[in-house]
Parts: sequence; C-alpha cells; structure tokens
Amino acid sequence: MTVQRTGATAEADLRRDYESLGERLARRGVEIDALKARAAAFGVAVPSWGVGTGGTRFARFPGPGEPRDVFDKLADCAEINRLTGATPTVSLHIPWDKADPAALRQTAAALGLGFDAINSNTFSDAPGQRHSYKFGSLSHTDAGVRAQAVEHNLECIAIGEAIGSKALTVWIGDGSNFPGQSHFTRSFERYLQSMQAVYVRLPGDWRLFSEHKMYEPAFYSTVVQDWGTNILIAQELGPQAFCLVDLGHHAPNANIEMIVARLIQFGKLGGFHFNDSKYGDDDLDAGSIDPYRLFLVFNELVDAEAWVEGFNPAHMIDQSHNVTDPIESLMTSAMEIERAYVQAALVDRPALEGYQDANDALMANQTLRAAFRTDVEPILAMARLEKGAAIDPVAAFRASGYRAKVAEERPAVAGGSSGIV
Ligand SMILES: [Mn+2]
Repeated sequence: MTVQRTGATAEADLRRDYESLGERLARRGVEIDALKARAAAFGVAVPSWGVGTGGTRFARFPGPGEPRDVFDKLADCAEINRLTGATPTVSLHIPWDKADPAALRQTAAALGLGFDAINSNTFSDAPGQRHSYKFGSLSHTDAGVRAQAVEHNLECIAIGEAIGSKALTVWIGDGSNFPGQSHFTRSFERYLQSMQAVYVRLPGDWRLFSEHKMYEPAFYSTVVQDWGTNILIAQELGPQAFCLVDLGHHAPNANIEMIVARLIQFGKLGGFHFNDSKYGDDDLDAGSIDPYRLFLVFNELVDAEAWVEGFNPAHMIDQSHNVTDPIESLMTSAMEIERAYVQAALVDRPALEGYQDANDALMANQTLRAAFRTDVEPILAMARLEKGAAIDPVAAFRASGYRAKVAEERPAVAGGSSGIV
C-alpha cells in the first residue's frame, strides 16, 4: 500500500522534483521550461468508442456507467481532458456516433472539446442498409455496394464539416480468407476508383487518411495491407491524401519508426493510431508493452518538426480496454504518449548527427538512450498542474467518484456499441 500524497504535499513534492530535474537538465544544456511548454502544447485525440469497455471475439465484460450514447461519451472524454489536459479533441465514428451535428458541436464546446478526424465504417453492416459489406465495401465486386460505401464516406464528410472536423479516416476490412478468392489487382483498382470518388468531394482544407492493416478481419489478404500499398494510395489520390499508421497493424518486429521516417520524407505521413501490442493487433494501452518503440517513433516525429514545414500529424489513441476502466486507460495512455514525445524532445540532435556522421554506433545509440532513460514525469506533471489538470490523474479520478456517479445515472444497456479499428 502506497501513501497517497494529495493537495499541498503533492504540489510541494512536485516543485522540488521539477527544480531538481531542471538542474540536471541544465547541466546537459537543456532548458526545462521549454520542454514543459512543449508538453503543455501537446495533444492527442481520444476516440469516442474508447470510453466504452472493449471486448474480444470471445466476450465483452461491460463495466459500470458505460456511456449510452455519444453525449455520454463526450462527457467521459471531457473528464479525461479535465484531469490530463492532454486530450482536447475527440474522434467520432459514424454511424456509431450519429446525432444532430448542432447538438454535438454545442455539447463539445460546452465541455471544452473539439473534434478531430471523423472515422467512417464500411467494415460492418449498419441496421437497415441496402447492401452488405460481408464481401467488402470500397473494393467490392458489385458496383452497387461500392457506391453505397462511397456515399457513406461522403456523409461522414458532411457530418464532419458540420462539427468542425478537418480530416476523414478510412479503414476498410476488405480482403480475402482464401487464396484465389480475390484478384489482387482488380480489387485494388476498384478500391482506388472508390477512394477517388471520395477524394474529389473533400473540402479544400481537409485531409484524407487511409489506414493500412496487415490482417484481420480478412486472414489471407487485405486490400490495404501495408505501408507500401498505403503510400501508393496517397500518391495516386493527390496532395490531400495521407497515410495513417496504426502501431498495431504491422507484422511482428516491423521497424515502424523507419516506416514513419519514409512517409515523412515523401510528405505522406498523416498521423497515428496509438496503442501497443505483444503478438498482433492487440490494442493494448500505449506504452504498456514496448515504451522504447513508442519513444523511437516520436524520435522520428521530433526530428521532422525541425525540418518539415507545417508538420502536423494527427495523433489519436486507438485501443480496446477490456479489463481496465477505460477512462483510466485512456488517461495513462495519453500521458505515456506525451512522455515519449518529451523524451524524444530531449535527444541531443547535434550530438547524434555527429556520431552518425562519424559512424560511432555505440555513442549514437547512447545518445538516444540517455533521453529515453530520463524520467520526465515532473515536466509532465508540472505542465498539468499549471493548466489546472491533475498532478496524478488516476488518483484524482479515483478520488472524484465520477465512475460511481455515472453508474447511477447510466443504467446498463444491453449490447452497447463498442468496437475497435
Ligand atoms: Mn486504427
């Protein structure tokens, strides 16, 4: 049992820790207040579906106070942002979050939230829709199914415009389970034609994100399976099309940070879906399995900030919370993502470049590890404190009684929607 430090004691402890870290960083030529300002400015979007308990193919075990609709989801997202100060935007998913756009916009504004990329869904059938996506959507062999999928994406753009989104994320489940089932070239050609029909209707200040995934739900081939196919899509469609990288959508041991670097180099990195995995697309909490990989991804992003004009990747959490309180998981994940960002900002880049040019492999690696080893928690906590968020968000959440309160207000509903892409 640890002693819970709260209030004035916690703040006094934090100020001492911050001062001490500031002294140590100053010896390395690093100004701690500048890092704190970067931490304070950092934000990652919360997916609306993440605040409901997730599940697996086998079962879902709902927790108390599950959100009943998009407005409950927004309330939970606001709680996450209130305590972390790091999640100012929400990413909606259509049709799960369909509601009056004016009401969505007003509710979000009242809660201090904005809207990030809007996500379409053509990987499952919505009640009452004319055609089924069982055998695909944007790449389907039937032109009627493809037209329906295109129309859905156009509807998502219209909803997004009404609520202030500036990007559409398209992930499809299209693929095949059997060798021979699909013609690789023809299905991809159909996909490109459908995406072109969406792309030409994109508002001028919007971005279109395509998200690749190696497998699942299709287990033999998927139409948008890897970053190679993804960059082809973005290059074929045009300057408003970008690649979205979900950390769980690669083969085991893939060098994701290098994929990130390549996409940046050719101006096609759109953003991320953050999560973590041990075996496949596990959708575990960001930074819970391999925080070093998360840091290495941010190392590329921070490097790019220095030389890519207008560099502005969209960051979103995309996880499934099966055994934790989703609000607690999303808060800790947002903080882990921000931690990796601040650690990456600590990398001594001139020194690193010197070691790279001199082929000093050991010192180059040590330069990265010196940043990764630095405990930047006082920087993150001070940034939170100064913006009125919590020094320790999870402790504050548990002390707030929020979960018990919403559990009373929100009777359990059968089969509440939750999903993960
Ligand atoms: Mn994703």
